[in-house]
Amino acid sequence: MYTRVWIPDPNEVWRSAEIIKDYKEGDKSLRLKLEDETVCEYPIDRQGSQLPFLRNPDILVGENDLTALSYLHEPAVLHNLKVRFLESNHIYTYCGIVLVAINPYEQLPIYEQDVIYAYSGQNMGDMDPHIFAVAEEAYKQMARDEKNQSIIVSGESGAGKTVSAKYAMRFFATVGGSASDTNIEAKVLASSPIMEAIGNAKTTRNDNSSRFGKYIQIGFDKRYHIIGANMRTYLLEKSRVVFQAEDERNYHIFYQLCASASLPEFKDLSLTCAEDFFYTSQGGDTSIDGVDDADDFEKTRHAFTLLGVKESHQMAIFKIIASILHLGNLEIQAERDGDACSISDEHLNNFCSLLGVEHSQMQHWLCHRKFVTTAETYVKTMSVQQVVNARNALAKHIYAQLFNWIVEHVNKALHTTIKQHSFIGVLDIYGFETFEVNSFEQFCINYANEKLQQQFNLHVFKLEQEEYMKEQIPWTLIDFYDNQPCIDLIEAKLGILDLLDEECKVPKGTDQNWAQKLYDRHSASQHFQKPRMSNTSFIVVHFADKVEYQCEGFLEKNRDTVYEEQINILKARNFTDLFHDEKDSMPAPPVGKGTSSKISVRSARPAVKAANKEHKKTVGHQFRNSLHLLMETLNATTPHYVRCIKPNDEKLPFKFDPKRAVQQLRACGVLETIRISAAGYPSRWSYHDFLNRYRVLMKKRDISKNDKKQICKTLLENLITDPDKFQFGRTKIFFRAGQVAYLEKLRADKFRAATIMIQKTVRGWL
Ligand code: AD9
Ligand code: MG
Repeated sequence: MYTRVWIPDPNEVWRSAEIIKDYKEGDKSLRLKLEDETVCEYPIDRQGSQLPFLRNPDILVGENDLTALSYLHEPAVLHNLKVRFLESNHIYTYCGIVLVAINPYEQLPIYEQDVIYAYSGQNMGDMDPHIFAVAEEAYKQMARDEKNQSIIVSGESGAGKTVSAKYAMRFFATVGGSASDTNIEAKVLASSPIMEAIGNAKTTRNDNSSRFGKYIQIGFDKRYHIIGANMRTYLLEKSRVVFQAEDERNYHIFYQLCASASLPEFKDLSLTCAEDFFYTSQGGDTSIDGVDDADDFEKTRHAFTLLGVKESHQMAIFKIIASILHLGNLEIQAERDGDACSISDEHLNNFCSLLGVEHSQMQHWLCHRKFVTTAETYVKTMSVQQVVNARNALAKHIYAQLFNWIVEHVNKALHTTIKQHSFIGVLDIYGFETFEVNSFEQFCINYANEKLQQQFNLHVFKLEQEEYMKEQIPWTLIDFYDNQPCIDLIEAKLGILDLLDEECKVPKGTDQNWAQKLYDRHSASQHFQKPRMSNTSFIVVHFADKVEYQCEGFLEKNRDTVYEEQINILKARNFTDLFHDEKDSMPAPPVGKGTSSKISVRSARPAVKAANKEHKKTVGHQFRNSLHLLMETLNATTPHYVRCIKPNDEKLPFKFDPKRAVQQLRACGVLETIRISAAGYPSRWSYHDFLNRYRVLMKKRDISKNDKKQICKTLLENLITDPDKFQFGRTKIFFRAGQVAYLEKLRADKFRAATIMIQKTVRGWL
């Protein structure tokens, strides 16, 4: 039998081959036979250090846990996932403590209620890998260890995070259904359609892409029944409210409302179809295949009602949504001198009447800006472009406040006064992403993933160490990739975010100056690069990939400027609780007219909210704080990881593109886990299982002994001469990479010899 190996391939990433001539030291190449029978010479260097990866024995292929593989490396992992996915339609596979989930893009009959009951109460190892098995494990460990749990779902856009998170929540709602008739589990589930309506949108990658991160903690009482829930959200993509790229849409709720505009109760909103509004039509196509926005709107309203949001509050929400659409349609005209502008049309009327704000004031402050110096305060007209920018900033601000207000309301509805005994948190956050052009949003998203990756690495590393100690085998320090230097580059003192905040404080700060400061300060860093051809971008070497970020717009997005006068008009009227500073708890009591804060007098600069209030934190600063809080929470729980993989870009059912899969396996840290585990003793067998499988290799007189451990020891010491290749733990034997493959070969040889003997004997009889 020839040795089977994996060699790199430009299309398949890895392809199988057989070495048909034994390798001798000093050989410059290997003679290989490929699967199509062609023979080729495969170049290697003199030391043989580039010898190809070895293939696993066939019995191991299709294993439902990748760590059972004898050779643990990228081609083995990829091949195994592919075989399971394509040949048996298995979308779930374990990789040690990680559940890998490949998006099937097809409705599978594996999520019914009876499947939930089948997984409930079972041991993880006894059942096929499944999101329900992970959920059950978390539920069980919460009860067994009396410890809070987290399910951390990650993966790139469209990989299936939100779907997985929802199935996990459905599992808990079913097995932890409340004993009373509060219907709390139905309320917890009802939060999903609401959050998707206001926080999800069609993008080129996913028709239902979440544009915010979410950590939802489901609370249980001491008998492990659901009593309530609480949700934290992370960095909503606000720019989408005013701009959508080609083929993309704004948030679903806008289209849902437009599709229902003809309902009598919405007459006052003065809405027509989504094509008529600038903020909903920039992507070109306002519909999504297979989605009926009017139907979905009914579901959104039903969910609001289920959560106890009163009709009047729902109407207030829809009025605000409609007002944003009218704001986007304002006719802004340049006046004769080219600088000033005027706004006067029905959309402004609609905007003002929907929000109940003073028309003349709004019109004035949409076109003018107040400037303050130490000596005086004066008002200037804005250019058309400035008006448009300020208008967009206002629309984004209103939407973001509405989003937060709804989150608060949902949380209030899910809040309970019953004492919480423990919780399970489900994290559904945006995955690592890199586009043609990467901006502040990608930077924040990738920073979040860098933090999550570190949490994951440390956890895997710690678990390995604990397992070795539990089994009482010597722990050899394994060097693993710690991404702390990259995190420092981003968040430490004088790091990228710090310098950005500083530049935002400088009166004449620019994106360009900030870039220069980054180059001056960080060029020597291992994780930072200045692109050779650009002075307006920088590269961060993330754990998953190198990403080039364009500096343009960072300052603006980090400052998140809104014009104080415009906000004050809104504050002074209805919906007052929407326009409070983030630090205020919401909803706040109504604020009467005229309570708008005084503009402080400092250097001459526009009276903008971000710049003139010391306590207003930048977006980057807030995001860093919320991530720290998230990490603290996650570190205080037992984590369970789900890594979602998008198998192709065409959204085709059961199509597996190996290039895309490998890219994601690298990015989500699955391969790094494997490296940590392969650096130690990747394969583990209990004494019992080992005896059962390799009984055939033992001598009769050894098997008859009682002490199972001793039998295994005698056998292994006979078969494997190098004592470093295995360790005897308390309940398990630990093997270095390749040893199980070797034992398998011995076992196969033995069977072959036995078969030949039997055949000979039978022939003799005949
Ligand atoms: V994003 O980062 O929010 O853009 P997600 O959340 O990772 O992304 P999502 O869960 O929305 O992706 O899944 C995308 C689509 O894939 C879904 O709308 C389904 O059509 C499809 N999908 C995902 N998981 C499954 C599944 N387990 N079974 C069937 C699935 N279809
Ligand atoms: Mg999602």
